[in-house]
Amino acid sequence: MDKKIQINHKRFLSDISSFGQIGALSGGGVARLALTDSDRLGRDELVSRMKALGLRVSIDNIGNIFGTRAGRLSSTVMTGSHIDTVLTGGLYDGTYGVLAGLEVIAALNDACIETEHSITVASFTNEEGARFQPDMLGSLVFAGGMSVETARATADKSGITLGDELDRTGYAGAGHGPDHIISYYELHIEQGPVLENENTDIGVVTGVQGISWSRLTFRGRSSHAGTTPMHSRADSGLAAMSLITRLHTALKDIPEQLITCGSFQVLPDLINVVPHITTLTIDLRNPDEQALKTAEKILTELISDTEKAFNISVKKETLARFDPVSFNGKLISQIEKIAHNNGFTARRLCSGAGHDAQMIARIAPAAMIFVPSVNGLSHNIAELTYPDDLCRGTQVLAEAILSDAL
Ligand code: HGY
Ligand code: MN
Ligand code: MN
Ligand code: MN
Repeated sequence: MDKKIQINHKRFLSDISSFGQIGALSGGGVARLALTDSDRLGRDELVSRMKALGLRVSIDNIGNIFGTRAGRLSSTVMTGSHIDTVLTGGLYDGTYGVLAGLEVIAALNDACIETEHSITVASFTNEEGARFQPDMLGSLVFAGGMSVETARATADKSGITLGDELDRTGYAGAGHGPDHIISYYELHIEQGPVLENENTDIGVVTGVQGISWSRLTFRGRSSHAGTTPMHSRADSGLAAMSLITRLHTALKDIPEQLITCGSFQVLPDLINVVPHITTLTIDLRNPDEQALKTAEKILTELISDTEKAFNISVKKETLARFDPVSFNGKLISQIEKIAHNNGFTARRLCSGAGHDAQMIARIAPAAMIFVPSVNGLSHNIAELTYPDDLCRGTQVLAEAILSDAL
Protein backbone atom coordinates (compact mmCIF):
# COMPACT_ATOMS: atom_id res chain seq x y z
CA MET A 1 0.00 0.00 0.00
CA ASP A 2 1.76 3.13 -1.20
CA LYS A 3 -0.54 5.79 0.32
CA LYS A 4 -0.27 6.71 3.99
CA ILE A 5 -3.43 7.79 5.74
CA GLN A 6 -3.31 9.87 8.90
CA ILE A 7 -6.12 9.94 11.44
CA ASN A 8 -6.93 13.41 12.79
CA HIS A 9 -6.83 12.60 16.52
CA LYS A 10 -8.28 15.89 17.75
CA ARG A 11 -11.27 15.77 15.37
CA PHE A 12 -11.93 12.09 16.08
CA LEU A 13 -11.84 12.35 19.87
CA SER A 14 -14.15 15.36 19.81
CA ASP A 15 -16.55 13.50 17.47
CA ILE A 16 -16.77 10.67 20.02
CA SER A 17 -17.42 12.91 22.99
CA SER A 18 -20.04 15.02 21.19
CA PHE A 19 -21.87 11.89 20.01
CA GLY A 20 -21.85 10.68 23.63
CA GLN A 21 -24.14 13.58 24.56
CA ILE A 22 -26.99 11.75 22.80
CA GLY A 23 -28.73 9.62 25.42
CA ALA A 24 -26.25 10.81 28.06
CA LEU A 25 -27.09 9.70 31.63
CA SER A 26 -26.87 12.29 34.45
CA GLY A 27 -24.31 10.18 36.37
CA GLY A 28 -22.19 9.63 33.24
CA GLY A 29 -22.58 6.92 30.62
CA VAL A 30 -25.13 6.57 27.86
CA ALA A 31 -28.53 4.90 27.40
CA ARG A 32 -29.66 4.45 23.79
CA LEU A 33 -31.79 1.28 23.84
CA ALA A 34 -32.57 0.15 20.29
CA LEU A 35 -35.20 2.26 18.52
CA THR A 36 -36.02 4.41 21.53
CA ASP A 37 -36.09 8.17 21.01
CA SER A 38 -32.46 8.50 22.10
CA ASP A 39 -31.43 5.84 19.57
CA ARG A 40 -33.41 7.73 16.93
CA LEU A 41 -31.58 10.95 17.82
CA GLY A 42 -28.29 9.07 17.49
CA ARG A 43 -29.39 7.70 14.12
CA ASP A 44 -30.38 11.17 12.88
CA GLU A 45 -27.00 12.57 14.01
CA LEU A 46 -25.14 9.69 12.33
CA VAL A 47 -26.99 10.21 9.02
CA SER A 48 -26.21 13.92 9.07
CA ARG A 49 -22.51 13.26 9.81
CA MET A 50 -22.42 10.74 6.94
CA LYS A 51 -23.97 13.28 4.55
CA ALA A 52 -21.53 15.97 5.71
CA LEU A 53 -18.72 13.62 4.63
CA GLY A 54 -20.28 13.23 1.17
CA LEU A 55 -21.38 9.63 1.74
CA ARG A 56 -24.38 8.17 -0.06
CA VAL A 57 -26.71 7.10 2.77
CA SER A 58 -28.99 4.09 2.45
CA ILE A 59 -31.30 2.64 5.13
CA ASP A 60 -32.59 -0.90 4.71
CA ASN A 61 -35.87 -2.50 5.82
CA ILE A 62 -34.57 -3.39 9.29
CA GLY A 63 -33.15 0.07 9.91
CA ASN A 64 -29.48 -0.71 9.22
CA ILE A 65 -27.75 2.52 8.12
CA PHE A 66 -25.08 2.39 5.37
CA GLY A 67 -22.89 5.36 4.35
CA THR A 68 -20.92 4.68 1.15
CA ARG A 69 -17.92 6.52 -0.36
CA ALA A 70 -17.89 5.56 -4.02
CA GLY A 71 -14.79 3.93 -5.49
CA ARG A 72 -14.20 3.21 -9.16
CA LEU A 73 -15.97 -0.14 -8.60
CA SER A 74 -19.14 -0.89 -6.64
CA SER A 75 -17.46 -3.84 -4.86
CA THR A 76 -17.08 -2.67 -1.28
CA VAL A 77 -14.81 -2.76 1.75
CA MET A 78 -17.18 -2.39 4.69
CA THR A 79 -16.61 -1.37 8.30
CA GLY A 80 -19.04 -0.52 11.09
CA SER A 81 -20.68 -1.63 14.32
CA HIS A 82 -23.69 -0.31 16.26
CA ILE A 83 -24.85 2.81 18.13
CA ASP A 84 -27.54 1.23 20.27
CA THR A 85 -26.42 0.63 23.88
CA VAL A 86 -27.53 -1.22 27.01
CA LEU A 87 -29.21 0.87 29.74
CA THR A 88 -25.90 1.21 31.62
CA GLY A 89 -23.92 1.91 28.46
CA GLY A 90 -20.71 3.82 27.84
CA LEU A 91 -19.44 6.11 25.09
CA TYR A 92 -17.51 3.41 23.23
CA ASP A 93 -19.30 0.03 22.96
CA GLY A 94 -20.31 -0.03 19.27
CA THR A 95 -20.27 3.72 18.71
CA TYR A 96 -16.45 3.76 18.65
CA GLY A 97 -16.38 1.46 15.61
CA VAL A 98 -18.98 3.43 13.68
CA LEU A 99 -17.36 6.82 14.33
CA ALA A 100 -13.90 5.41 13.61
CA GLY A 101 -15.26 4.39 10.22
CA LEU A 102 -16.36 7.99 9.64
CA GLU A 103 -12.92 9.24 10.71
CA VAL A 104 -11.32 6.96 8.12
CA ILE A 105 -13.59 8.52 5.47
CA ALA A 106 -12.69 12.03 6.67
CA ALA A 107 -8.96 11.21 6.52
CA LEU A 108 -9.36 9.85 2.97
CA ASN A 109 -11.20 13.03 2.00
CA ASP A 110 -8.43 15.15 3.59
CA ALA A 111 -5.81 13.27 1.59
CA CYS A 112 -7.95 13.32 -1.60
CA ILE A 113 -7.38 9.59 -1.95
CA GLU A 114 -9.57 7.86 -4.54
CA THR A 115 -10.04 4.12 -4.11
CA GLU A 116 -10.64 1.24 -6.53
CA HIS A 117 -13.36 -0.30 -4.36
CA SER A 118 -16.12 1.59 -2.57
CA ILE A 119 -16.02 1.95 1.21
CA THR A 120 -19.13 1.61 3.37
CA VAL A 121 -19.59 2.50 7.04
CA ALA A 122 -22.49 0.56 8.58
CA SER A 123 -24.49 0.98 11.78
CA PHE A 124 -26.54 -2.13 12.52
CA THR A 125 -29.90 -2.19 14.29
CA ASN A 126 -30.33 -3.69 17.79
CA GLU A 127 -26.86 -5.17 18.18
CA GLU A 128 -27.17 -5.26 21.97
CA GLY A 129 -30.24 -7.44 22.18
CA ALA A 130 -31.04 -5.59 25.42
CA ARG A 131 -34.54 -4.48 24.35
CA PHE A 132 -35.30 -6.95 21.52
CA GLN A 133 -33.81 -10.41 21.16
CA PRO A 134 -31.76 -11.86 19.59
CA ASP A 135 -28.74 -9.59 19.74
CA MET A 136 -26.97 -8.66 16.49
CA LEU A 137 -30.46 -8.69 14.97
CA GLY A 138 -29.87 -6.06 12.25
CA SER A 139 -26.68 -7.65 10.93
CA LEU A 140 -28.30 -11.13 11.19
CA VAL A 141 -31.15 -9.99 8.92
CA PHE A 142 -28.66 -8.28 6.57
CA ALA A 143 -26.67 -11.53 6.37
CA GLY A 144 -29.81 -13.50 5.57
CA GLY A 145 -29.96 -15.33 8.92
CA MET A 146 -33.44 -14.09 9.88
CA SER A 147 -36.37 -12.83 7.80
CA VAL A 148 -37.32 -9.19 8.19
CA GLU A 149 -40.89 -10.31 9.06
CA THR A 150 -39.66 -12.43 11.98
CA ALA A 151 -37.37 -9.63 13.11
CA ARG A 152 -40.14 -7.01 12.93
CA ALA A 153 -42.41 -9.25 15.03
CA THR A 154 -39.99 -9.49 18.01
CA ALA A 155 -41.41 -7.64 21.01
CA ASP A 156 -39.89 -5.98 24.07
CA LYS A 157 -41.05 -6.57 27.66
CA SER A 158 -44.00 -4.22 27.23
CA GLY A 159 -45.15 -5.97 24.03
CA ILE A 160 -44.05 -3.22 21.62
CA THR A 161 -42.69 -4.83 18.45
CA LEU A 162 -39.46 -3.92 16.70
CA GLY A 163 -41.49 -3.30 13.53
CA ASP A 164 -43.73 -0.78 15.35
CA GLU A 165 -40.64 1.06 16.55
CA LEU A 166 -39.00 1.06 13.12
CA ASP A 167 -42.19 2.61 11.68
CA ARG A 168 -42.58 5.08 14.56
CA THR A 169 -38.99 6.35 14.30
CA GLY A 170 -39.07 6.45 10.50
CA TYR A 171 -36.19 3.95 10.15
CA ALA A 172 -37.94 1.24 8.15
CA GLY A 173 -36.02 2.03 4.98
CA ALA A 174 -36.38 1.00 1.38
CA GLY A 175 -32.65 1.03 0.71
CA HIS A 176 -30.07 -1.71 1.03
CA GLY A 177 -26.48 -2.29 2.01
CA PRO A 178 -23.65 -3.23 -0.36
CA ASP A 179 -24.28 -6.44 -2.29
CA HIS A 180 -20.63 -7.28 -3.04
CA ILE A 181 -18.53 -7.02 0.11
CA ILE A 182 -14.88 -7.94 -0.38
CA SER A 183 -13.99 -7.56 3.30
CA TYR A 184 -15.45 -6.33 6.59
CA TYR A 185 -13.41 -4.92 9.48
CA GLU A 186 -15.03 -4.06 12.84
CA LEU A 187 -13.17 -1.97 15.39
CA HIS A 188 -14.43 -2.41 18.95
CA ILE A 189 -13.35 -2.01 22.57
CA GLU A 190 -12.38 -5.36 24.09
CA GLN A 191 -14.87 -5.00 26.96
CA GLY A 192 -12.75 -7.43 29.01
CA PRO A 193 -9.42 -7.40 30.94
CA VAL A 194 -7.00 -9.25 28.62
CA LEU A 195 -5.30 -6.42 26.69
CA GLU A 196 -5.02 -4.17 29.73
CA ASN A 197 -3.62 -6.98 31.94
CA GLU A 198 -1.00 -7.79 29.30
CA ASN A 199 -0.32 -4.13 28.51
CA THR A 200 -1.01 -4.79 24.81
CA ASP A 201 -2.15 -2.12 22.34
CA ILE A 202 -4.16 -4.10 19.78
CA GLY A 203 -6.36 -7.21 19.99
CA VAL A 204 -6.35 -9.24 16.77
CA VAL A 205 -9.68 -11.02 17.09
CA THR A 206 -9.76 -14.61 15.83
CA GLY A 207 -13.47 -15.20 16.37
CA VAL A 208 -16.44 -15.02 18.75
CA GLN A 209 -17.49 -17.57 21.38
CA GLY A 210 -20.83 -19.39 21.23
CA ILE A 211 -23.88 -17.67 22.76
CA SER A 212 -27.07 -19.31 24.10
CA TRP A 213 -29.83 -17.04 25.48
CA SER A 214 -33.07 -18.36 26.99
CA ARG A 215 -36.00 -17.01 28.98
CA LEU A 216 -37.56 -19.30 31.64
CA THR A 217 -41.08 -18.71 32.98
CA PHE A 218 -41.81 -20.54 36.25
CA ARG A 219 -45.53 -20.88 36.92
CA GLY A 220 -46.63 -21.82 40.47
CA ARG A 221 -49.58 -20.67 42.55
CA SER A 222 -49.87 -17.50 44.57
CA SER A 223 -50.99 -18.04 48.14
CA HIS A 224 -50.86 -16.39 51.56
CA ALA A 225 -47.38 -16.11 53.08
CA GLY A 226 -48.78 -16.54 56.57
CA THR A 227 -51.24 -19.36 56.17
CA THR A 228 -49.78 -21.67 53.53
CA PRO A 229 -47.72 -24.54 54.97
CA MET A 230 -44.29 -24.87 53.31
CA HIS A 231 -45.00 -28.39 52.01
CA SER A 232 -48.12 -27.33 50.11
CA ARG A 233 -46.72 -24.32 48.29
CA ALA A 234 -46.06 -23.95 44.56
CA ASP A 235 -43.49 -21.19 45.00
CA SER A 236 -42.21 -20.11 41.56
CA GLY A 237 -39.64 -17.74 43.08
CA LEU A 238 -38.03 -20.38 45.29
CA ALA A 239 -37.98 -22.83 42.36
CA ALA A 240 -36.25 -20.25 40.15
CA MET A 241 -33.63 -19.42 42.78
CA SER A 242 -32.97 -23.12 43.37
CA LEU A 243 -32.51 -23.78 39.63
CA ILE A 244 -30.08 -20.89 39.18
CA THR A 245 -28.01 -21.97 42.21
CA ARG A 246 -27.90 -25.60 41.07
CA LEU A 247 -27.04 -24.56 37.50
CA HIS A 248 -24.04 -22.49 38.70
CA THR A 249 -22.81 -25.48 40.73
CA ALA A 250 -23.34 -27.94 37.85
CA LEU A 251 -21.53 -25.76 35.27
CA LYS A 252 -18.59 -24.57 37.36
CA ASP A 253 -16.29 -27.39 36.20
CA ILE A 254 -16.90 -26.89 32.47
CA PRO A 255 -13.79 -25.06 31.15
CA GLU A 256 -14.40 -21.43 30.11
CA GLN A 257 -18.14 -21.76 30.74
CA LEU A 258 -19.92 -18.47 31.50
CA ILE A 259 -23.42 -18.18 32.96
CA THR A 260 -25.37 -14.99 33.67
CA CYS A 261 -28.88 -14.55 35.06
CA GLY A 262 -29.31 -10.89 34.13
CA SER A 263 -33.06 -10.49 34.46
CA PHE A 264 -35.21 -11.90 37.29
CA GLN A 265 -38.81 -10.87 38.01
CA VAL A 266 -41.39 -12.31 40.41
CA LEU A 267 -45.14 -11.66 40.28
CA PRO A 268 -47.11 -10.32 42.02
CA ASP A 269 -43.90 -9.07 43.70
CA LEU A 270 -45.54 -8.50 47.10
CA ILE A 271 -44.09 -9.16 50.54
CA ASN A 272 -46.91 -11.42 51.76
CA VAL A 273 -47.76 -13.39 48.60
CA VAL A 274 -46.01 -16.63 47.57
CA PRO A 275 -44.80 -15.80 44.01
CA HIS A 276 -47.11 -17.08 41.29
CA ILE A 277 -44.94 -16.39 38.21
CA THR A 278 -41.17 -15.90 38.03
CA THR A 279 -39.43 -14.98 34.80
CA LEU A 280 -35.67 -15.00 34.33
CA THR A 281 -33.09 -14.99 31.54
CA ILE A 282 -30.03 -17.21 31.21
CA ASP A 283 -27.00 -16.22 29.12
CA LEU A 284 -24.62 -19.16 28.51
CA ARG A 285 -21.36 -18.69 26.60
CA ASN A 286 -18.45 -20.90 25.68
CA PRO A 287 -15.83 -20.80 22.90
CA ASP A 288 -16.31 -24.58 22.48
CA GLU A 289 -19.55 -25.71 20.80
CA GLN A 290 -19.58 -29.13 22.49
CA ALA A 291 -19.11 -27.59 25.93
CA LEU A 292 -21.93 -25.12 25.25
CA LYS A 293 -24.20 -27.99 24.19
CA THR A 294 -23.34 -29.83 27.44
CA ALA A 295 -24.26 -26.74 29.46
CA GLU A 296 -27.59 -26.47 27.61
CA LYS A 297 -28.33 -30.15 28.25
CA ILE A 298 -27.65 -29.72 31.98
CA LEU A 299 -30.03 -26.75 32.01
CA THR A 300 -32.79 -28.82 30.39
CA GLU A 301 -32.33 -31.64 32.92
CA LEU A 302 -32.41 -29.20 35.85
CA ILE A 303 -35.63 -27.67 34.55
CA SER A 304 -37.47 -31.00 34.64
CA ASP A 305 -36.03 -31.80 38.11
CA THR A 306 -37.21 -28.41 39.36
CA GLU A 307 -40.73 -28.86 38.00
CA LYS A 308 -41.13 -32.09 39.96
CA ALA A 309 -39.45 -30.90 43.15
CA PHE A 310 -41.46 -27.68 43.44
CA ASN A 311 -44.76 -28.75 41.87
CA ILE A 312 -44.52 -25.94 39.25
CA SER A 313 -44.25 -25.74 35.45
CA VAL A 314 -41.40 -24.09 33.53
CA LYS A 315 -41.65 -22.72 29.99
CA LYS A 316 -38.28 -22.31 28.20
CA GLU A 317 -37.95 -19.95 25.22
CA THR A 318 -34.75 -19.70 23.19
CA LEU A 319 -33.96 -16.02 22.60
CA ALA A 320 -30.66 -16.39 20.75
CA ARG A 321 -28.36 -19.27 19.78
CA PHE A 322 -25.17 -18.58 17.84
CA ASP A 323 -22.38 -21.13 17.36
CA PRO A 324 -18.77 -20.02 17.86
CA VAL A 325 -17.47 -18.16 14.79
CA SER A 326 -13.92 -17.97 13.37
CA PHE A 327 -12.83 -14.88 11.42
CA ASN A 328 -10.95 -14.78 8.13
CA GLY A 329 -7.27 -15.83 8.40
CA LYS A 330 -6.04 -13.47 5.69
CA LEU A 331 -7.68 -10.45 7.33
CA ILE A 332 -6.38 -11.51 10.74
CA SER A 333 -2.79 -11.61 9.44
CA GLN A 334 -3.34 -8.27 7.69
CA ILE A 335 -4.38 -6.62 10.97
CA GLU A 336 -1.42 -8.17 12.78
CA LYS A 337 1.02 -6.92 10.14
CA ILE A 338 -0.40 -3.38 10.20
CA ALA A 339 -0.21 -3.27 14.00
CA HIS A 340 3.44 -4.33 13.94
CA ASN A 341 4.31 -1.94 11.09
CA ASN A 342 3.02 0.87 13.29
CA GLY A 343 5.08 -0.33 16.22
CA PHE A 344 1.98 -1.37 18.22
CA THR A 345 2.04 -4.50 20.40
CA ALA A 346 -0.64 -7.01 19.41
CA ARG A 347 -2.00 -10.40 20.45
CA ARG A 348 -4.68 -12.73 19.12
CA LEU A 349 -7.77 -13.43 21.19
CA CYS A 350 -11.32 -14.76 20.90
CA SER A 351 -14.12 -12.28 21.58
CA GLY A 352 -16.20 -12.86 24.72
CA ALA A 353 -18.89 -10.46 23.48
CA GLY A 354 -21.09 -10.96 20.45
CA HIS A 355 -20.52 -8.62 17.51
CA ASP A 356 -22.04 -7.72 14.15
CA ALA A 357 -18.86 -9.03 12.53
CA GLN A 358 -19.90 -12.58 13.42
CA MET A 359 -22.99 -12.13 11.24
CA ILE A 360 -21.18 -10.45 8.35
CA ALA A 361 -18.69 -13.36 8.47
CA ARG A 362 -21.57 -15.45 7.05
CA ILE A 363 -21.45 -13.54 3.75
CA ALA A 364 -17.96 -12.01 3.47
CA PRO A 365 -14.40 -12.28 4.86
CA ALA A 366 -14.60 -10.53 8.25
CA ALA A 367 -12.28 -9.74 11.15
CA MET A 368 -12.14 -7.48 14.19
CA ILE A 369 -9.69 -5.17 15.92
CA PHE A 370 -9.84 -4.60 19.70
CA VAL A 371 -8.40 -1.89 21.88
CA PRO A 372 -8.03 -2.13 25.69
CA SER A 373 -10.87 -1.42 28.15
CA VAL A 374 -9.84 0.21 31.43
CA ASN A 375 -10.45 -2.29 34.28
CA GLY A 376 -11.96 -4.57 31.59
CA LEU A 377 -15.27 -2.81 32.18
CA SER A 378 -18.15 -2.46 29.74
CA HIS A 379 -21.96 -2.49 29.95
CA ASN A 380 -21.16 -0.14 32.82
CA ILE A 381 -21.27 3.67 32.80
CA ALA A 382 -17.60 3.70 33.90
CA GLU A 383 -16.62 2.18 30.52
CA LEU A 384 -13.36 3.85 29.42
CA THR A 385 -10.70 3.47 26.74
CA TYR A 386 -7.79 5.94 26.75
CA PRO A 387 -7.50 8.40 23.83
CA ASP A 388 -4.16 6.99 22.63
CA ASP A 389 -5.72 3.52 22.45
CA LEU A 390 -8.77 4.87 20.60
CA CYS A 391 -6.47 6.49 18.02
CA ARG A 392 -4.19 3.46 17.65
CA GLY A 393 -7.19 1.25 16.88
CA THR A 394 -8.51 3.72 14.32
CA GLN A 395 -5.10 3.97 12.62
CA VAL A 396 -5.00 0.17 12.25
CA LEU A 397 -8.58 0.16 10.93
CA ALA A 398 -7.78 2.87 8.41
CA GLU A 399 -4.77 1.04 7.04
CA ALA A 400 -6.62 -2.29 6.92
CA ILE A 401 -9.48 -0.74 4.94
CA LEU A 402 -7.12 1.11 2.62
CA SER A 403 -5.00 -1.97 1.96
CA ASP A 404 -8.11 -3.70 0.54
CA ALA A 405 -9.81 -0.70 -1.06
CA LEU A 406 -6.95 0.79 -3.08
O1 HGY B 1 -24.27 -9.62 24.45
C1 HGY B 1 -23.32 -9.32 23.72
O2 HGY B 1 -22.32 -9.98 23.67
C2 HGY B 1 -23.35 -8.07 22.86
O3 HGY B 1 -22.98 -6.99 23.66
N1 HGY B 1 -24.62 -7.89 22.26
MN1 MN C 1 -20.83 -3.84 21.09
MN1 MN D 1 -22.57 -4.33 24.16
MN1 MN E 1 -20.59 -5.53 18.32
